[in-house]
Formats: sequence, structure tokens, C-alpha cells
Amino acid sequence: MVSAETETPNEREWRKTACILCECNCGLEVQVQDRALVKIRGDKQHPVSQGYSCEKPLRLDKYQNSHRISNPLKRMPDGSYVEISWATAFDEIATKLANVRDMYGGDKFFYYGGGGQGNHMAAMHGLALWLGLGGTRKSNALAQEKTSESWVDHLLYGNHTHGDFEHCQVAVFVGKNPWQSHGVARARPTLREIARDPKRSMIVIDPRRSETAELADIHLQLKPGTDPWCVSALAATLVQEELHNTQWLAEHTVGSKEVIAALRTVDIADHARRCGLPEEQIRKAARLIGSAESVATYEDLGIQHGPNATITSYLQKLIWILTGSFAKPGGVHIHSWMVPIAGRWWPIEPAHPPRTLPVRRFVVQAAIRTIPRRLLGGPVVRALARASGAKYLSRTADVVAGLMLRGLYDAIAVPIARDIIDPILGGGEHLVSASPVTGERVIGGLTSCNSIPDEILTDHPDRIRAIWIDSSNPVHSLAQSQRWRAAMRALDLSVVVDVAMTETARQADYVLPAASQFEKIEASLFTLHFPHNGFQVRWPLMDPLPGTKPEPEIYAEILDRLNIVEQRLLDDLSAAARISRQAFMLAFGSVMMGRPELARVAPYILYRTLGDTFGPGGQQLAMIWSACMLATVAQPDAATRAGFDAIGFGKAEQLFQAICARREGVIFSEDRYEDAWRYIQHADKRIHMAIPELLAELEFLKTVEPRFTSDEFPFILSAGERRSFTANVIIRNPEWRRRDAEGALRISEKDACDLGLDDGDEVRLVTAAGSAIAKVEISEMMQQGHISLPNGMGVIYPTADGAEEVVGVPLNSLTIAASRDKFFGNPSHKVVPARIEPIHIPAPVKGAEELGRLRAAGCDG
Ligand SMILES: Nc1nc2c(c(=O)[nH]1)N[C@H]1C(S)=C(S)[C@@H](COP(=O)(O)OP(=O)(O)OC[C@H]3O[C@@H](n4cnc5c(=O)[nH]c(N)nc54)[C@H](O)[C@@H]3O)O[C@H]1N2
Ligand SMILES: Nc1nc2c(c(=O)[nH]1)N[C@H]1C(S)=C(S)[C@@H](COP(=O)(O)OP(=O)(O)OC[C@H]3O[C@@H](n4cnc5c(=O)[nH]c(N)nc54)[C@H](O)[C@@H]3O)O[C@H]1N2
Ligand code: SF4
Ligand SMILES: [Mo]
Repeated sequence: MVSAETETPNEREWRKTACILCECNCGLEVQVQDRALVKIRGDKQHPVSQGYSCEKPLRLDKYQNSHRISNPLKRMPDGSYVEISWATAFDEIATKLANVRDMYGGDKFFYYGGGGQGNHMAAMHGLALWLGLGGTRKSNALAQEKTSESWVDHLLYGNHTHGDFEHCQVAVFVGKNPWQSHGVARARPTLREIARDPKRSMIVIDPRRSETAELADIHLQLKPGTDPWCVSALAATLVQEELHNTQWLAEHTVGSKEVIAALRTVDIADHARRCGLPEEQIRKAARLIGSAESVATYEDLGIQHGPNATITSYLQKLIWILTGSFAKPGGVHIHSWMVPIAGRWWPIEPAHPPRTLPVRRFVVQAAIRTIPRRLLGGPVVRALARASGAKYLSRTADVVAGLMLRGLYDAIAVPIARDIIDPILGGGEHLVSASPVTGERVIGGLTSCNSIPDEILTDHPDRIRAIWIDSSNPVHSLAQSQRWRAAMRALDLSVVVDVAMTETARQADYVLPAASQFEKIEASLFTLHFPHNGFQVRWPLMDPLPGTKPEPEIYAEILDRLNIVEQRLLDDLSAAARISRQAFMLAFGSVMMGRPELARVAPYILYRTLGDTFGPGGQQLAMIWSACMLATVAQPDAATRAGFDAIGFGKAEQLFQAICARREGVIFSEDRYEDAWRYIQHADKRIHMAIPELLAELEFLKTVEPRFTSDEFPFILSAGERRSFTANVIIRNPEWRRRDAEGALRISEKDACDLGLDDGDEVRLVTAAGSAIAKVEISEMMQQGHISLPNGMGVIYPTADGAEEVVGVPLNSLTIAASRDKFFGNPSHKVVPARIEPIHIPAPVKGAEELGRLRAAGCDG
């Protein structure tokens, strides 16, 4: 029997969990004493991270035990907050949500959240609430970074890709600093390995000499914001020097002719000039790529937070496509998922399906068409519910359910899963749409983060009236915080679910305190690996902090009050669940066929029915069980190769049992290189290279001179660099940081001395949106004219004497929402025009040694 019971806590015992600070979710082992995480180390048994961890999680206790909230709060008219009971909070919020739905329509209810770096499973329940109310608009942090890339992926091959940096001959990092930000499993050893091996090489495109650039064979240190010219020059060199793989392109792609024609007319020398690089350096990099066995590329915020995110994403993907570096070791791959977090859920037919499958599918579909819908679910569920009452009948029902599932499961699993998952993920027919208010492009249902306030602060009849925010802090993390604050206060209702009193919580009507990520069942859903893909469930290390609740429970309480699913149905399904999971599967499947409208609240139904069989605190295992279903239905052969070799429903059960037993995580799918083609969602299984809109954009950029500064704002501020002690704003306590406690403003030596600045000096940083005080750090990483601040700083935090302090710069008081990429609205955080105003303190007399250093830096001051 699988259960959520935590083992009897033994203080010396190493218990398994995972890091929640970045998408790698490295496996950890921890010792717990009195609710404190006292010792932490990497878990050698973790199937992906294999013992690796960086310095950041070693003091995760600063997340677990620093100024949590532990009582629901309600905002008063004067802006203060009073504590209210959970029951009052649930009643009031449910009533107000129902009012918004009834007065304006459920589509005016907006959901923001998805769980940051490690809090993902709850989002399914949040989305069930949103869909249950009739929601159509939602968003999360992905819509300020990854939606541009997702759209390009969608058009090229319809799926998400990841590079194989452990084996690639050439690694290309475009605006990505994996040494600090990871994103590659065991990033630092992997990078060192590439740097050390004479047969392999690394190319880094970054205006800053980052830690990764320091290890690179070629560092293309371009001017900030000029990536499309640099990357198009790279791609153009491949084509103009005939380094592309003509035969592969003919076999595996369509549209290569148009792309090659567009790249033939790129003036490489002129593009190199525009990004401030020697032409020969770009050509050298292209030749390295063109002659390599394999190349893997990785784009991240350096371009996704740049002014030309979408076109640059397209151009950088053309590099590995032109060289045919797909579906082979060291290349780029489309991978399996437990549950996709980008793109559509994509089931792959088994290579050798049972011979009876077409017949069974035909029969099931004919039944669905001919039998009245309500008859499909009702009788089965009621029969099972009745049978559950008596032991003998219950055993018989289990056996019968098992036999029926054998015949039905693989015939019905795909359509049922799709009905549930497509609305939640915004997949299906309407993957790409437009906002009814702003007309902005929407992908996977995600409204561009930069335009959310525009959807609220308007008279448009479709404007958003109520918002629910979970596990995120958009007032702090999205562009132009001032405008976000105004938007939050312009709503009829706002609810924030968080562990801390964040900047966003301080604007909400209701704040609901969540159990932390170590106090509930959670999972690492960034399953991005190929050919071996891993997944880990984190078991609670302790009970929820008194006064807090796990999010799934919060959503269930609200949905209970909205009466979307009748109690009798929940009772009947619970009874079926008490017989066995296969009996439940049969009952649940028939309900979903008979009442397809209930698919949108499926996570709630699962939680309230099957969930209860796992005991208090274990209900969320019902979602893990469904995720096992999704993964094994979508990738049956890959699951078999990973050792889950039962047939049909049994395969999902096997995976579920393994996930529950192996707390360090499991490999849930094992692919073969040729499988990567089957993940392509275009019917012809080819890469569709030509994207007319982006080829037109390339033509346009050929005529543009990049210039981002002015006399008023002579610097380019990179607002959000990942450093050793930044982790978005997951850890608010400033004591967490061992180094760079205040988050210094990095500046080149030449600029510093021109401005008469020294390490530790305070300056006023001014942008078109606002100003902030920062401490200067003179850094060899920076080129002239480029300055950089870390992300994740500048949050409000209580001090020992009961006051509050803000350490570091809240970046989005300096950024501008209107400054964005034209396709998906990515914020231009990496290219914020700024000026520096020294705050004058009498300068100490400079010594001879220092004067020498200043002259050496070419400083006139
Ligand atoms: N330590 C740490 N790690 C993290 C996080 C964290 O907060 N802290 N956050 C996680 C998250 S949410 C994300 S999305 C990832 C982001 O990971 P990254 O994108 O790697 O992180 P950044 O440091 O923001 O930006 C990468 C690089 O872009 C460069 N850059 C700046 N301007 C330009 C430009 O105009 N062109 C190019 N080509 N490059 C430019 C910067 O110098 C920097 O080295 O990190 C994840 N990992
Ligand atoms: N200027 C600028 N802005 C940026 C960036 C930048 O580089 N520059 N980076 C951007 C990027 S890439 C990202 S991904 C976003 C990230 O910004 P957000 O998506 O807002 O997410 P996080 O900073 O990860 O915040 C996580 C929140 O979850 C809360 N939390 C932690 N544990 C739990 C839990 O168990 N339950 C609940 N309910 N809440 C919990 C934390 O207290 C915190 O408030 O920021 C973006 N903003
Ligand atoms: S911060 Fe990222 S790389 Fe570092 S231990 Fe945590 S998950 Fe791993
Ligand atoms: Mo991010």
C-alpha cells in the first residue's frame, strides 16, 4: 500500500527531497531537527543530478523557517490586514468568485501561477478552479521569457527541445550563463568537461565575460541587445561558406530553400559591425559549428529578456537545424514529459500495438456515439459504489473492473487524457490565440506578462475583474511594479496564496498562507531530459506549519463551495476508489466519457475521491498517480524501456509504485535517438524551417542600426543577472546570501573611473521608469557602457527590531512594461537605458598605487 506517511522522524537520518531553487531540482538529502533543515547534501542516488548540488541549497532552512505567514488575512479599507479564520476566508472568497462569474462571466477571472521552480503539482488544482469558473485567461512567469521560444518551437516542430550538453562536440550558449543559472544537469562539471576536452568546444554569446564565457573557446562578446545581427551572421556564414548539411535538410525539413535564400543575402561584415564583433571571429565560430559532429545550443534570458527575443530564438535554432544536429548523441532533442509544461500533450502510438486495438477503439467510439452520454458513466459508477459496501462483492467488482480495463484502457486512455489535459494546458485547437482586450498574441493560453496590467487598467468590456495568484510575486517580478500595484487595486477581487507576505500579497484582498514545499507532497515537473528522463516526488519532511494549508486543499475547499460537482457523484467515486485503483479507474473513465464537461475539474475530483484513500496529507498522490497515467499513455514504449513493462493500466501502476518506493526519483522514460522524430507534431515528421513572419523580420532587421542609449541614458542596464546567491524571490531572508549580500551594480573599470567611482560607492541609478540606490562593484566581466544588477533582490523583509528593510534593488521599479519584443511581449530587461548619478561623498586622497591603476584603465578622472 502506498501512503504519504512520513517515516518516524529520526534526527540523524538523511531524508530524501529535492532543491526548489532552480529548474534542475537536484536531488538532496537532509536532516531535520525541530522543523529545521539542519544538514543538507546532494543525493548520490538521484537519477539525474547524481549527487551534484551547487552552493545555493545548503541554507535552504532560510526558506523553510524565515517569516512565514500562518493565518489567512483580509485587507481592510485602510490597507491594513486582519486575521480571519480559514472557514470565513473560504466562504467569502467562494461567494465573491461566484459573484464575479455571475455578473461578468467566468472569463473575467484570471489565474496567475504555475509554481516557480519547484511547486508545480498544485497548479493543476488552481487551473481546475479557474476552468471550473469558466476561466479563459491565465498566465505565469513563462509568459515573460519562454513563450517566444515556445511559439518558434511550435512552428518548427511543435514541441519543446533540450540540448545534450554531456555529449555535444560544440556547445553554444546564447545569452545563457549555466555556470550560475544551471539549466543543464550537473552544470559545472559538464561545462568543465567541455572546456577540458580538446576535441570539444564551447561558444558563448554574451556581452559580459560571464563565468561560462571565461571557460569558452570563443566568446562572442557582442554589444548588449545586438543578438539578432550576431546570430544571423553566424547562420549566414554556415550557408555562405556551404557548411550546412544539404542532404539532411532535403531529407528532414521543408522550407529550407527560403531560409537559405534569406541567409545568403545577409551582409556578414555589416552585421558583425553592428554587434561590435570582428567578422573573422564570427566566421571562426561558424566553421567550428559547421565542421562538428554535433552541436547543442541553449538560449536563455540574455535574448529572451532582450528587445528581439522571438527572431533571435528562431535564428539560433536555425544553427543546429542547418547542421542537422537533431536526433543524435550530442544534438538537440525533443523529449518525453511526465506532464508537459510547454506545448501540447503529445501521445505516441506504441510501435507494436496489440492487434485488437483498432477493433476495440472502434467499438468504444461507436458506443460513445450511440449510447446516451449519461448512461455511459452513471450505471458503472453506481454499480461499483454499491459493490463497495460488501467485502465479497467488492472483490468481485475489482476482478471485473480489472478484466474490463484490460479490454478498454488502451482504447480509451488517450481521448480521456486529452480531454483533461488540453484545457488545463491550453493545448488543443486553440494553442495560439489572441487576447480579447489587447489583441496580443497568446500561446498555450498564457497572456503575455507585460500586458496583464493592460487587461485590467482599461474600460474594455472584457477587462479582467478578479485575479488569483499562487506561488508567484508578479508585483515584484514583472515589469514596472508601480503599474502592477495600480492594477491589483483596480480589481473587484484579488487572492494571493503564498508562504510569505510578499509585495504582491500586500496588494491583495485576501492572502492565504500555504504549507511550504517541504511540508506537502510535491514534485519536480521540469522533465526535460533525453534519452533518459527523470521524475521525483518530494515527500513531506514535516507537517504543515500550524495555520497553513497545502494548496490542493485550499482549492478543494473553494470548489466544494462552488458546487460544480454533485456530492453524490463524489461519494460514488470515493466508494469505487475504496475497492481498488483499477475499479476507480474504470469508474472515473466512464464518468469522463459520460460527462466530458467535468474534465476541467478532474484534478479536484481526483483529489476528493481517490485522494482520500491515501490518508490525511496524502491526497495529492492522486495527482501523481494521474501524472503516471499521462506519462505512460503518452510514451508507452519509452516507459517499457525504462522498466515499466506491464500492459495498459498496469504500466501506469508500475510507474506509480516505483515513484512512491524510490524517493530519490526514477527514470520514467528511455528513448532512442530515432524516437526524437516521433515527437515532432507535424504530420510529415519534418522540421518546417521557413517561418514567413520571422523571415520578414530578418529582412527588416537587415536595415536597422541597433541603438539603445541616448545622451539622457548613456548606459545599458542588464536588470537581472543570475549570481551565486540569487534564486528569484523564493528565499526572502537576506541572511541567506553568503556573498554579494546587497547585490552590487557591476560596472567596467573604465566607466567607473570616468564617473569617479570605486568599489562599494553608492550611486543613484535612473531609468525612464524610476530610480534606485545601488552599490558599485568594478568588474572585469563588464564591457564599457554595460552595467548589471542581480535578480531576486529588493524585497521587503522584517528586521530584528520589528521594522522593515529592503536589501538590494527591486529591479522592476526600474523597468518599463511597454519596452518589449513585438511578437510575444518579452520584457527588454537586459537592455534598459539608464544613467548613473554619483552620490557625492568627499573622495579620499588617491594613493600612487591607485592612480597607477586608474591610468592603466585609461581613466581620465
Ligand atoms: N543562481 C540562480 N540561478 C537561476 C535563477 C536565479 O534566480 N539564480 N533563476 C532561474 C531562472 S527563473 C531562469 S529563467 C534562468 C535564467 O538563466 P540565464 O538566462 O542564464 O541568467 P541571466 O544571468 O539572467 O542571463 C544570462 C546571461 O545573459 C547575458 N546578457 C545580458 N544582456 C545580453 C544580451 O544583450 N545578449 C546576450 N546574448 N546576452 C546577454 C548576461 O550577461 C548573462 O550572463 O536561471 C535559473 N537559474
Ligand atoms: N527585472 C527582472 N525581472 C524578472 C527577472 C529578471 O531577470 N529581471 N526574472 C524573471 C524570471 S525569468 C522569472 S522565472 C520570474 C520569477 O518570478 P515569479 O514567477 O514571481 O516567482 P518567484 O520569484 O519564483 O516567486 C515564487 C513565490 O512563491 C512563493 N512560494 C515559495 N514556496 C511556496 C509554496 O510552497 N507555496 C506557495 N503558494 N508559494 C510559495 C515565494 O514566497 C515567492 O513569493 O521573475 C522574472 N522577473
Ligand atoms: S539551485 Fe539548481 S543547480 Fe543548485 S542545487 Fe538547486 S536545483 Fe541544483
Ligand atoms: Mo525564469
